[in-house]
Amino acid sequence: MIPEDHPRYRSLVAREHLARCAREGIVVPEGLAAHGRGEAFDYLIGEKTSPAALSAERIAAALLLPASHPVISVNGNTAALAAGLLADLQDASGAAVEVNLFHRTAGRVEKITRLLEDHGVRVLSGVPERLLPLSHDRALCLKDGIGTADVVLVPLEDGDRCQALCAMKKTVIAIDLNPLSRTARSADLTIVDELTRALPAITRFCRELDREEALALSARFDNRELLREAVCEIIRRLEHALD
Ligand code: PTJ
Repeated sequence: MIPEDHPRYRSLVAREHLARCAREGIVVPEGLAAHGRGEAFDYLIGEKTSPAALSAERIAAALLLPASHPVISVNGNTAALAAGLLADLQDASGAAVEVNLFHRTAGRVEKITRLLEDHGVRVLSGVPERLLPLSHDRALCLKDGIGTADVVLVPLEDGDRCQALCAMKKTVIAIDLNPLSRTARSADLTIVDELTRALPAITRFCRELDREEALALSARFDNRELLREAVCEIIRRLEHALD
């Protein structure tokens, strides 16, 4: 039982929820370690959306809206933390949702699909094929989903697959609290923000932006600059951490 007045209440509730999802086989034990790394970076960025992250969230909406076949790739952590938020984003962006796992088993795909569907997400189904040039199971995806997507949103991604998707000339939008990760550095656009803050912001911008604004925004952005701002924000906070 976590007391609501605990100063780390939100974080403790998220941990408890992820631990429960791990016991149910939705999240893998490695996913708990990945969450811990995310939490550490979130601490460093002040557990709030920075101006650079907000800009990236607006640009993400601008990339998703005019895309001809946008796909949101969902893993165990993402489904556990944000199933309802994904339903809202799917609604606002028109993107397809595909379950794509690093630690893939048919049982996990089924459980994650069920969780998403229970929250109103329409999940692509079909027989996955090895369409990405990778030796692990993240190569497996659906031809009608990630296989033919022009824009792919990859929350909490692993670096290899991000690079493979970029090499296939897809526009890759990553959500990753670590601005130094391979994923963050190789994606076309990186949102350095916590998943459950980033998704509602992208959804809001999908509802606000018109086509003209979206096209203008998506035509000129500099991911290096956005990452640099994220790192500078961490440095600034560290410099004043003990003031
Ligand atoms: O469910 P599976 O089998 O597909 O496995 C999923 C995990 C997360 C285990 C797998 O994709 C993995 O190992 O990911 P990585 O390589 O550890 O990368 C996860 C990245 O997401 C790290 O850079 C973390 O900092 C970041 N991260 C973790 N939690 C969050 C986050 N970023 C945003 N919001 C979070 N809540």
